[in-house]
Amino acid sequence: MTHFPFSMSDKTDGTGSDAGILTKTKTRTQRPPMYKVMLLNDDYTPMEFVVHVLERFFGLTHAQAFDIMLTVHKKGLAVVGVFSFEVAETKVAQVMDFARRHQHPLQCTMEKE
Ligand code: TYC
Repeated sequence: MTHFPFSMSDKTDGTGSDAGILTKTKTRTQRPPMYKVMLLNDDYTPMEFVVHVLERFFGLTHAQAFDIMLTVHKKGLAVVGVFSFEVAETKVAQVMDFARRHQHPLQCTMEKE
């Protein structure tokens, strides 16, 4: 009397017959955690530089990039995209490196969604 999705885990009750112990294993599909990549405002990085960064590393149109730059400027920060851990890590590193090479204090961070 054993029916799917149950399986018998123990058929050794000493009598050689079915002990009737049922176990059920749940299989849950895990979605990978996603990470928000954020840009932080500062008083020195030129607006055009931030717009360029958003176009270059996040594939945004000029209008989208300008909107997000203004949101960061006005609110202090904004989410610029949501990515897998590895992609988010790469974007943050690319932005931080590009800003450093141009001697701008622009900060880019990531946070688990
Ligand atoms: N606040 C900067 C300025 O007035 C512009 C700026 C926007 C800087 C967004 C950083 O992430 C940033 N020049």
